[in-house]
Amino acid sequence: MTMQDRAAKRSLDPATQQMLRLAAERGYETTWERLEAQQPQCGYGELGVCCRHCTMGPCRIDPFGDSGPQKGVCGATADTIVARGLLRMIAAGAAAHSDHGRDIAHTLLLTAQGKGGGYEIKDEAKLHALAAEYGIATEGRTKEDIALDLARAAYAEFGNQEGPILFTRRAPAKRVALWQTLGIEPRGVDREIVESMHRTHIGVDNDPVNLILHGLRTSIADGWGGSMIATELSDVLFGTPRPVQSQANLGVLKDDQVNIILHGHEPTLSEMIVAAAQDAEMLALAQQQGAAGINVAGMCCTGNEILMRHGIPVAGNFLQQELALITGAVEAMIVDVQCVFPALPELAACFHTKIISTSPKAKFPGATHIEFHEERAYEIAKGIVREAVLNYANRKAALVNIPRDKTECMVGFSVEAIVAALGGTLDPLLGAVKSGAIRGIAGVVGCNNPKVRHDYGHITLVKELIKNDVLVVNTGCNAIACAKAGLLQPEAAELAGAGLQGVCRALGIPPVLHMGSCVDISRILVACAAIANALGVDISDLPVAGAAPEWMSEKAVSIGAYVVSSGIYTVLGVAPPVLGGPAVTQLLTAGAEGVVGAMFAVEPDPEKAAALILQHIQKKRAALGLG
Ligand code: NFS
Ligand code: SF4
Repeated sequence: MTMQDRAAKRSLDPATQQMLRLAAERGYETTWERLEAQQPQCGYGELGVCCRHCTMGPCRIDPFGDSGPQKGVCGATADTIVARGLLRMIAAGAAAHSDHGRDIAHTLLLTAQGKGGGYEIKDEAKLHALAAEYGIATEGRTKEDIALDLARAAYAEFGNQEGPILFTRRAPAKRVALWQTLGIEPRGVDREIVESMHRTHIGVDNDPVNLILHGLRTSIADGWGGSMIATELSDVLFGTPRPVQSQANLGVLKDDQVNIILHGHEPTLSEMIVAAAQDAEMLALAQQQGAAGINVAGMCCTGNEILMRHGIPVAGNFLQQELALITGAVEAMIVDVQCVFPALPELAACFHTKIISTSPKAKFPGATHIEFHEERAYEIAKGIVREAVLNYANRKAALVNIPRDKTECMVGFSVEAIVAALGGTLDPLLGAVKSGAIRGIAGVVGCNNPKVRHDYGHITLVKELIKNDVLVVNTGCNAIACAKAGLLQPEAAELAGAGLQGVCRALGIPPVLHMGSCVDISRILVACAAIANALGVDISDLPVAGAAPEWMSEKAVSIGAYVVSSGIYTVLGVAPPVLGGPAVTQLLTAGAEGVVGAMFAVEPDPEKAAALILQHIQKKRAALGLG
């Protein structure tokens, strides 16, 4: 295969293809080479039928059932092993999102106490709304006093023993009642995660159904708990997103400026780096180094956070992290937690690029570690920016190759912004759904995965949906894929069916609405709850669906589980490691419908995935009498 073909086979995105060709020419290793080196990947692992939970193992179940073992040393069956494995994935994903939420709550607490190193309370309206929800008095109190109570209340949700987690009450009453009947209403966020670890220890919970039900409970503690707290308190601290114009793809890097890439997840860090990069002292230092300025660009979800709140351009999604380094034009890639390849420092060593790790939770051999503490946030952020600026002189012009590709995008559709775009009420949207101008709404989210042609799953599915008058809302790496492909511009309405196109043109909005980072899938839940409540039905009655065409992370497993638990049919483009457990597979892809009113489907072909979603939407419309 020629280099051209291979690059095109690996990614749909032209900038990515260009960097992949360069990588092949120069011998830089990327995740795609490492995936090839892993072939053939372990079939037991793929099916989820291996277990290392104790040292009587490791055990594996023969998936063909003829000659090999059918039980682990302890007697665990394939379904028990698969269910335990899935529950641990959900717990890890819920932990990642929720620990992020906890850190935001901590930052709000410090800020309220006057100990936050430069943070402010930016959205007082949201502070008041959340205080009202928590029953916190606001009359005659300063915003710091209110924020202190709110931060403490939100903080307590993680360690609560009895619950309920307050934001679960945002779900329609029927949904909450269903969770209670099923015994899957979460108590505290941490409690459910700890219980997941307990149940999956050898010889505790051995019943696949009981294990999966606790998985749903843990995931609800993420979606309607940890993630929702992360979203809401981030809005209080950094402002609730409103539509803003920006640009996406590696072409946002600049030849003549200090390029800083912010990669990771927590806006507590990225917000401060953005501010420090605008500091007059830093700009003067950059000029002294011969740079025309400081150019900050985002990557992955922290990229989404600063994209939607400040219009900071986004350099790319998950699979572009190594390719950004290969441009040779990055002075520093600043990372915190989640989705950051351990491969980065070794690749960065081929260039002048510094990988700067910042979280005490996430260190990388070979990286420069400058620990970030919220109490001295601005000061530390300036120190980090200084490192990047001083590195500009080390850039090797001969190694610089910045692709030209960059695309305009309109981002920042929080629920508040959507309601504002609709003229202050959801009614126009409900009207459009009822009339059939909009057939339904799909949340398309999640990662990239080198097993799937980069961005192809995302873009093909989203285009197919809007063509059929399905309004798409997105987050995470799907949102960045869509930004790069030009789908987040109002002009993309021309790719939509006539009904959706009319709505978009009337409101001046794109047919694909960027709702933020992955924790902001909680915004999609809030929107679904509001629509369901307005129609007097449950979320499972709505013509809505979810999809993750290229997912890879444990966070995505937790998301999938809470989306289905919330009553939303979800199509996955990559199979989770459960297929070796027939009862678990049956439960997730069929039985769940009768339990929570929604189920999973696995469909790697994005066109077929779109067909499944359209069929589902049609079925729900018919049941609501909408035709
Ligand atoms: Ni979500 Fe965001 Fe991207 Fe996947 Fe990773 S960045 S939190 S996990 S890869 S969408
Ligand atoms: Fe094997 Fe059971 Fe131990 Fe797992 S818990 S390794 S199946 S003996």
